[in-house]
Amino acid sequence: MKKVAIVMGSDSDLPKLTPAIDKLKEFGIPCEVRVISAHRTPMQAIDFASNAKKNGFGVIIAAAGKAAHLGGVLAANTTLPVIGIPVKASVLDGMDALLATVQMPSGIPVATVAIDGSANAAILAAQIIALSDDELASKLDAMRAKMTEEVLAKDAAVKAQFE
Ligand code: RP5
Repeated sequence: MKKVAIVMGSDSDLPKLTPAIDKLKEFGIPCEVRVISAHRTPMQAIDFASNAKKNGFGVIIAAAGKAAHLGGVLAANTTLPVIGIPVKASVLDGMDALLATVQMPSGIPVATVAIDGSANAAILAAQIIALSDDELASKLDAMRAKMTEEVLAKDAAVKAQFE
């Protein structure tokens, strides 16, 4: 199975990425977790992205806050799908990172999830890997079915309160 990379701009982003790391583990997807900065270690960012495909990665998740150029820089150096997580890390509450991550120029996409939306980044990565992995696709189907059951149970409970 292809690996997923979780790359963050700073170790201060790590607490926000626990949901993504946990989800990938839950799905049994091998992942590598790295700190690489578009600004502080730009050469390492280029090197990582340029070699990611040949190093066995299928998807890169890039998490960064403030002027969040990490997703864009990684995407500029690979044709692997890059999923951006804008991290809330400043007085601007993550809007700075959201706009920096999502507003990519035509030609270099970064599939951007919500501010601090790391669980969805992992699920989207799993969906991409599952295109060529039927067992993983079944796990995703099972997750959706469980989610449906949980919401149906909540619906029944709330409905009952007001009968
Ligand atoms: C970004 O700047 C990082 O992704 C982080 O969210 C933010 C602050 O980094 P530190 O100053 O905490 O290292 O590049």
